[in-house]
Amino acid sequence: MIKTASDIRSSFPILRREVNGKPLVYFDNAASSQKPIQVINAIDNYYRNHHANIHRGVHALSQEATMMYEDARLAVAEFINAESASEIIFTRGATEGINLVAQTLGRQILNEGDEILVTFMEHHSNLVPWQMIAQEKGAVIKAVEVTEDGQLDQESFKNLLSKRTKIFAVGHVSNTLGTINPVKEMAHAAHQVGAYVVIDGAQSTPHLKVDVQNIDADFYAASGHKMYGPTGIGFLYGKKNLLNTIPPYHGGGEMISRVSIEKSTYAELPFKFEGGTPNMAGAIGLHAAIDFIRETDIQHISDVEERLENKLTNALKNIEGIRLIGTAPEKAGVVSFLVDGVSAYDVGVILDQLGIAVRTGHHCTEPLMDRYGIRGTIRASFAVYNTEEEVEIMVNALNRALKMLS
Ligand code: 7TS
Repeated sequence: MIKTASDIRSSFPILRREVNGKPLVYFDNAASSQKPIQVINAIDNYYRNHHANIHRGVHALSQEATMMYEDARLAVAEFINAESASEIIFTRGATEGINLVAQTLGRQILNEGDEILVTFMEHHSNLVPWQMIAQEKGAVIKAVEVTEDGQLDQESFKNLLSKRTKIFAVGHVSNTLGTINPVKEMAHAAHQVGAYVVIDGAQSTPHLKVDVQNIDADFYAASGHKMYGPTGIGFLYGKKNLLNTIPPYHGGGEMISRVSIEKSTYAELPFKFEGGTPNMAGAIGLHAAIDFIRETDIQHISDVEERLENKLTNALKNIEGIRLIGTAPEKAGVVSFLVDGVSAYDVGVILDQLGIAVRTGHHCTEPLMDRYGIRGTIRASFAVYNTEEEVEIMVNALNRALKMLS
């Protein structure tokens, strides 16, 4: 049964608070979503009743904590349709997942003159890690162009893809434009030239059904905190045969099989990539977030967000001087815009005074800002708990802000 908007909202305690004397309107979900009570309770329950270090204790608490942590891994595997839970590595978030791939796969396969293909709409997290390993290995970064309406230019992609392309790293959904990229088709083309495909799923997992096998992603990284889960936890999916052949990332406890002073052999998947005591509470909270998404229904989440996105986009089109950035036909939950002659930051400050949280700035996508010749945008990004009434509040507030600023 579809949950009502008020059922959904009542699960999020923070939505009851006021900001600057006004009810909170939280439209900064692409940066981080709020947490339902189910997630907060799962973490509370874990610490109150089950906490101990995992994978090494014979005692009851350690076994309980281990089971809860490994159940969370299974939930992630099912959530993105991985073939096996051993293909899921818990990380701190998407950033760490991408760094892991760059520092392991990148280090193993890249040689001088090899190319890493990225795109002009990547978040810095899917750019800087590649620059770091490229510099070390003498590899070259190329970037797929973005069309005026905010799609990946498929001509540019075809032209840049070649036998020299060893890695293609692309975001599934753009955090600044909202564009849903055709990652399945692009992964297929990249595989044809023998490249590995690394997908940044930080903005897709909260909004759409992700199927890593259907996409045929070699690696897929995401962050828990953007999908109603806690901070400090995320996951990296990797195909089993690839995870087995690349070297480990962090050395330490938990990730070894046998250690002598000179050398070590490494643990089986996925433990080979999880050196040190992991974030058990985070993984358990993420499991609760996945359950929340499943119960709420991801299609319902997409539908609600699409309605809000269309409503705000249409309202903005009626305000003079607004320039929308990112108007691709396939979008997920993000509306970015600018106002002629008005600083995005000033608009953000006035909206905050009226209780409305939006983000202003370059959203960690500076090459994309350069592409549009702008310094930043005002970005509203939605979650399933947002309402049409909140969009109306924002549009009224924006009209007030623009009167004050012009
Ligand atoms: N990739 C994309 C597409 C993102 O949007 C973000 C964070 C990241 C990677 C990094 O995620 P992290 O959890 O590892 O930090 N995006 C944003 C944003 O749009 N505003 O604040 C953070």
